[in-house]
Amino acid sequence: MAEQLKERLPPDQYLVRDWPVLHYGGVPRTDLAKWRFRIFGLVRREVVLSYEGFRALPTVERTVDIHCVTGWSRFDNTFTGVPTQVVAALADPLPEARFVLVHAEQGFTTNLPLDDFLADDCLFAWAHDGRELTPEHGWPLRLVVPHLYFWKSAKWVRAVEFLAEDRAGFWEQNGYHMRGDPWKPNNRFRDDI
Ligand SMILES: Nc1nc2c(c(=O)[nH]1)N[C@H]1C(S)=C(S)[C@@H](COP(=O)(O)O)O[C@H]1N2
Ligand SMILES: [Mo]
Repeated sequence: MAEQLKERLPPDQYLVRDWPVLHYGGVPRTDLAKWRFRIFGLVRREVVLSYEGFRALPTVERTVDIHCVTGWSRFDNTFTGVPTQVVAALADPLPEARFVLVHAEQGFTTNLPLDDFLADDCLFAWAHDGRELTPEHGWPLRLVVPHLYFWKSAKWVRAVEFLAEDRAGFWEQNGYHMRGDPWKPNNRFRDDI
């Protein structure tokens, strides 16, 4: 058991059973009728989806471990939603696209390398362990990038922008790491600013 735990728990993380709520600012109120999801930037086709349109995309379930930079990790979270690969393919990113900036309600943004965004375990999710997400956890739609620190998993997402150069998002402008891999040393904070 101890060995198993060591393999699944990144260095300096501790395990939680409940699911903490963590974000900057308030929980946005969402009018689904007005909700739109936009895919733009370095793409061949800019795409705008309604909530209904988004929910009609091919759906998957992914069971993943999540790791917050404040120290907690939570195992075996089953998220339901649309793979990031499916969302990206709708817009057909240009070869120059190497990074994404994910935009959420209230101006929250987070950046990540395209390869991390398109990893097999990543999805835009609306349900957790079989139930619709609560507004506190990002309903009606959140990003889940389980292999990076959980601040990259933007709640209340509204757009994804494809970029040639990396552009720091909200926490990244405030000193958090541009990639944020919990399995790598010194991936919590940037050392370039
Ligand atoms: N829109 C938005 N998404 C966000 C944040 C935020 O402040 N705003 N905080 C991030 C951080 S720091 C973490 S740890 C996770 C927490 O998600 P949870 O509250 O569902 O556990 O959301 C991330 N997504
Ligand atoms: Mo976090």
